[in-house]
Amino acid sequence: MKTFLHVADIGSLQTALQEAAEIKADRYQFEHLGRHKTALLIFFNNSLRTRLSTQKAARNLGLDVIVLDVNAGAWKLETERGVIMDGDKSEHLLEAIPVMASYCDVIGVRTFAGLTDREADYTERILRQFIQYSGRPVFSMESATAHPLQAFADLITIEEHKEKARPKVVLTWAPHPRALPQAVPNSFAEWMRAADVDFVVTHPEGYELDPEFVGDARVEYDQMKAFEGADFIYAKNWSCPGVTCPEDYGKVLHRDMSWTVDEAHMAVTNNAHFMHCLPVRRGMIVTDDVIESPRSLVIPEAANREISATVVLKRMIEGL
Ligand code: AN0
Ligand code: CP
Repeated sequence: MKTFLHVADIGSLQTALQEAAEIKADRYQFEHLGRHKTALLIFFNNSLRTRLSTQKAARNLGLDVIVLDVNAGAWKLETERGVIMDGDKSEHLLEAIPVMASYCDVIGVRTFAGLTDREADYTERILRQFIQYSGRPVFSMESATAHPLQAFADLITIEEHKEKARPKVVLTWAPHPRALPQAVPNSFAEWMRAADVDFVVTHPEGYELDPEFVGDARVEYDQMKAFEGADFIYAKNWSCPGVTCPEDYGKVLHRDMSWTVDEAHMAVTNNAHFMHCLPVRRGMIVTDDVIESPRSLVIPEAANREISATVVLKRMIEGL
């Protein structure tokens, strides 16, 4: 595997899920694979889970790991081509990428959407430069439009906890005070469409996800109706994707607190499990009672990030 951004990059989901289960049963069984190989994890943005779980995954495979926080100790990087660099940025990404690549065998990149230029975000301008100029396999650790390691971990978690062959899975928008990327809901929608689940998306008008990810998935604007009979509730905030209202791209359109997932919402489900990728704002996205309930999967879901990252890194180093 040379890149990991879209669900198609992983191939058969059934095979990937089987591999995940095998790795989870003995996560050190491939520790010889990464000998004398190095994974470089580059963070342009904050992270707790991705930072820790991907390092752990790399070590499971015997890889050495280098973590670079671009904004804490490296030179400030210019990412636009054709600019006169007379400001605060000392180095250009086009030199930095091949230099960083010379010290490693596989690269993970976290680079959030800027949420101002839809075109730059949706062409994955920064991740694409890493793919083009590094000569290394590159995986997204949440890039502008996608968070596939999260979606893969979510799928593993649903597979482990489903109580029927084809569960109803609902992705719901929920309020948040700041503008957040669409990467998590985009990937979740893309992966759920590829999986064998009954998938429904619910959000207020204006929050329609990009068709590249959401495809022809069922959209239900009435949140309570969407929740009826659900087996899994996956909550997430996202800012305006600019599909139906391009001028509002990246904006917070409203903070309707009636969309917060509380016990009244969960009461109409089929005793659904609650999921969220974390970090989550309690009282905005979800109430304390729901996130602390025995049906909440947020901790096992985060733990499965180690498993999804181990599968992905294994596939990448096998192809070196
Ligand atoms: C990020 C987001 O919504 O994309 C990271 C989630 C994994 N969340 C925040 O910035 C709070
Ligand atoms: N879910 C997730 O990717 O969390 P972090 O932003 O903490 O890595």
